[in-house]
Parts: sequence; C-alpha cells; structure tokens
Amino acid sequence: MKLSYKKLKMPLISPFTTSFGTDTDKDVYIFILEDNGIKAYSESVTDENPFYGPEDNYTAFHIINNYLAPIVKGLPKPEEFNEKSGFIRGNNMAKAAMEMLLYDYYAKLDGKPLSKYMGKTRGYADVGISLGMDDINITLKKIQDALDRGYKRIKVKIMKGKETEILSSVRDSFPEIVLSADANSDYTEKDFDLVKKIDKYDLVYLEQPLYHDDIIYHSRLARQMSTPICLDESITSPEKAQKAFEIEACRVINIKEGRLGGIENSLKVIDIVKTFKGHVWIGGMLETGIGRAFNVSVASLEDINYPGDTSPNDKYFTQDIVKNPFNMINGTIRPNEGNGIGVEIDEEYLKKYTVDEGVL
Ligand code: OSB
Ligand code: MG
Repeated sequence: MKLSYKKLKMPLISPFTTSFGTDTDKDVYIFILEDNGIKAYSESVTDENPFYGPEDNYTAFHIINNYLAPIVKGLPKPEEFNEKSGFIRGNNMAKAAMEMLLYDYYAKLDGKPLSKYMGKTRGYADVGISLGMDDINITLKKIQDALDRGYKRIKVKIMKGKETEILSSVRDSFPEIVLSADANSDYTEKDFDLVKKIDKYDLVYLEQPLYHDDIIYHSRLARQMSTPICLDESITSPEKAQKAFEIEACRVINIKEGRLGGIENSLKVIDIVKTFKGHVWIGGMLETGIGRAFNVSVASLEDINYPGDTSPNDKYFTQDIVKNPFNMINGTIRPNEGNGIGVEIDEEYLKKYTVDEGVL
C-alpha cells in the first residue's frame, strides 16, 4: 500500500478572472493510492491562496499529511470516511481529496465506472461554460464560440460596479440564450439596490452574490428578486443546504465535491435539493483531467437537473495530464467507461508539470 502525492503547475490556456482574482496557472496536488494492483487518483481543488474559500494548497497539504493520510491508509470504505475524519473540523477540500481517492479505489476494486458505483447515472452530463471576466468584446466572442460548440448554458463572472456593463452587452448581443452570472461574493447588504437591477437580464439564476458564508442576507435578497439565487461558496455541508432551503436563501445549488467535503456529502445535498424541488448542478474549479472525471461522473447522475461547469479538458489546458480527455457532443459529455474515474494518465505530461512529489 502506497499513498503519494505530486504537486503540479500547469499553465492555463487563458487567464481566468473572477471578482476575487486572476489565475494564470493551475497549481494543484494530485494524490495517488496504490494497492492490490490498483492505482487510484484524486486532486485537491484548493488553490495557492484562500480567496475562493478558507483553504489553500498549504493548509490542505498539512491536514492531509498530518491527519487524513493515516486514516486513508486503513482503506476505509468511502462512506465510512466522514465518520473517521469527523474529529477534524472543517477543511472540506482536504477531506474531499482523500474521500474521493477512496471512491476511485473502491470503484476500481469493484470493477465499476464511478458514475455507476455512486448511484443512478443518466449516462451523460449536460454542459455549460463558465467565462472569466475579460474585455467585453473578448467575452462576446467567447460566448459566440461556446454557442457554436453546443454549450447549453453560458455563465459570466461579474463584480460590483461591472454588472450592468457586462450583462447589458451580453443580453444586447444574445437576447435569447440561457444565461447566468456569478459574483463570487462581491456584494454586501448595502448593495441590494444595485443587485436587484440584475433582474432585468432574465438570468436562469444569480450565483453567490453575497458573503461566502452567508445564508441570512441571501434569504433577504432572494425575497426581493425575481431571479433565483444559486448558492456556491455558502453551501459547505448538507446541513447548510437544508437550512438554506428552509429559509429560502436559494432555489439552486452549485455542488462542488471539494467544497462539500466529498461525494458522500454531495449526494446528500442532491437529495435535499430534490426534497425542496430546487435545482442542482455540478460546478468546477478549473480541475485537471483527474478532478474533471469526478465532476463529470457526478454531473451524469439522474437527479442533476441543470448543465454543469464541466467543460471538456481543452477549454483549460493545451495539454492535460490524461490521454483520454472528454469530448463534448451536442453540449453533452459522457463519463469515462473505464473503472473508477477511468482516466488514462499521460505519465510524460504528469512528469513535465510536477514541481514537487513525495510519499505520505
Ligand atoms: O465560483 O464557480 C466558481 C473557478 C474557480 C473558483 C470558483 C469558481 C470557478 C468557476 C470555473 O466558475 C468553473 C470551471 O471549472 O470551469
Ligand atoms: Mg461560483
């Protein structure tokens, strides 16, 4: 039994700008579990800085190395992992990286693709695109390209003071498209008048307008808007999802397995959304081919009812670390058919992008 890691630095095709900053590279920890002739993989969705959420690559590595690796080495079933790691507060992204490693391992041991190991899959995932902030003419061109490629939903990033320029330009050029906007927590309770103006752009939902950990003010805002609120950052546990629906803070949830502490919690949130007749979709964190394969598998589950931020690999990297990148056909992607996440690692590119490695 061997548990190891590689830290990679991969250049992004184009910089990705949100209200909290710009990414030019993907700096990521990949985890590898080898046992019984099986090689399982996962990645941590943390970044170099804690700007999206409270964790970063350094805190995640610390938690994994000092607390979670010893648990993983006992090879608990993935559904046992939360109980065994529950004494560690928070640190969901670190936990998710380890829980998902066990998911890949046990799905492979069972001889099943992850999409079938987890539950009922539709066999494909509907795909939307998430566009970072750019010069508006570049954004308009990227939207046209995305529509030509068959994407089923366009999401643009916005920030305080730029929402009108971005959304009015997009709606002027594309009056009919399925459109959403993501503020990544850029507004406060003092900005309600500004945020309410977004109603006129007819968005399918407005993603995370307020504080990264808030549901109370979102509930207040939701009552004053016709646009459904979608929560991303704020939903960090099934309990938080339950509370958000109870107080009507959102009608939509963006699931990221990393933010929720893994697949088990994500499946619970999917059930909660269903109980409240809300909508749910799978987000993304600019993952490599490894994290992407998890996301596409979850996005293919039957109860997912909106397109995900699960673009094919070539949106992000000229060269990904997998030999079998996803193909999008008519705005849909099929999960891999191989066991577990079904990726074939390109060892040459994995090595090329590795900046650090070791055994846990
Ligand atoms: O808020 O959904 C977000 C990327 C990094 C951090 C936060 C977010 C995003 C995205 C990109 O929107 C989605 C993707 O992986 O394409
Ligand atoms: Mg978001």
